[in-house]
Amino acid sequence: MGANVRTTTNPPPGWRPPRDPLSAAAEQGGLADLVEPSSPLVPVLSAAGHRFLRPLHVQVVGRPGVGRDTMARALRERLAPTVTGLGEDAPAADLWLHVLAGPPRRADHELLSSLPADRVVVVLGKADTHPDWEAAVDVARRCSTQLGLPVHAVSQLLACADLGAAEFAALTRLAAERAEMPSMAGRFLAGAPELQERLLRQGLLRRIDAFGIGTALRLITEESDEAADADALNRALHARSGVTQLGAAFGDRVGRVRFWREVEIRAELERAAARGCDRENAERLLAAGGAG
Ligand SMILES: Nc1nc2c(ncn2[C@@H]2O[C@H](COP(=O)(O)OP(=O)(O)OP(=O)(O)O)[C@@H](O)[C@H]2O)c(=O)[nH]1
Ligand SMILES: [Mg+2]
Repeated sequence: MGANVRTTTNPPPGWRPPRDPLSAAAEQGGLADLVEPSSPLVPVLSAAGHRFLRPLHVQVVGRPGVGRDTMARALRERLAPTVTGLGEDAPAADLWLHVLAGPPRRADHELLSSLPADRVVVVLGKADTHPDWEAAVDVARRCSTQLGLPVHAVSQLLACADLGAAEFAALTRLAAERAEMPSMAGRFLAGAPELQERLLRQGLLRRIDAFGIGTALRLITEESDEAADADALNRALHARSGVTQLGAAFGDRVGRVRFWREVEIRAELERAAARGCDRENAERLLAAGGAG
């Protein structure tokens, strides 16, 4: 005997019901085509349509010193949205990336409560500075429990790794000399008797810090393909930074971003109608677009 079995699955991230004509047109870049070419709404709709299709804009926020600028650079270089840090001349953000440096403090709670809850992604930055990656993931998990939000462990510094040929050669030499990355950066520097070598080690620490140097030395010693040259090593460090995975967290919120951009279009039309700019058509479009 056959029976009909109905399975219910959750809608995929970003899923939403079929579009109203306004959103569909905006998505196809045809917002202004919804009115006659002679309508004074054309420039309003063109501008609104242009804004609707602007690149994703992420704003990096967090307490001073947590690595916001480095994070903004990491996102720009690895994920390529438009990113601004605090204090930069910022157009309205779509998403906010809140960087923690450890368990959330009062300032973090205050900041978080001031941001739109549906469009915030929280990370534990500088994950490479914990005793090991697992320890950072543990701290991130505790932060997550405290905040009731997912918290991703990332190293924005490793995501920015851009070692050149000279630094790669230096790391190869250190690996050949069986240099180990001591747990204290000070010992790593003290291990360099000459000024030039000390400056070189200082430069490495600044660029990829202890965890990056330790990882690089290990990969080179293992003759891993990931350490074939400077580019390969940079890619290996990027891959370990956890930053690329944030693309999925942003992707999950694209539906919300789209929703708020549609709200902007409707607000623009409401304003046009209010000032009598082809009010009839503005209201027709608003009515077709649902109540908002
Ligand atoms: N080890 C490590 N150091 C980091 C990381 N991110 C940033 N840093 C270091 O932390 C320091 C501060 O980083 P910034 O990116 O300037 O932080 P910020 O939040 O913009 O700081 P202010 O603007 O000075 O408040 C710098 O020395 C960075 O190199 C990281 O992922 N790992
Ligand atoms: Mg800064």
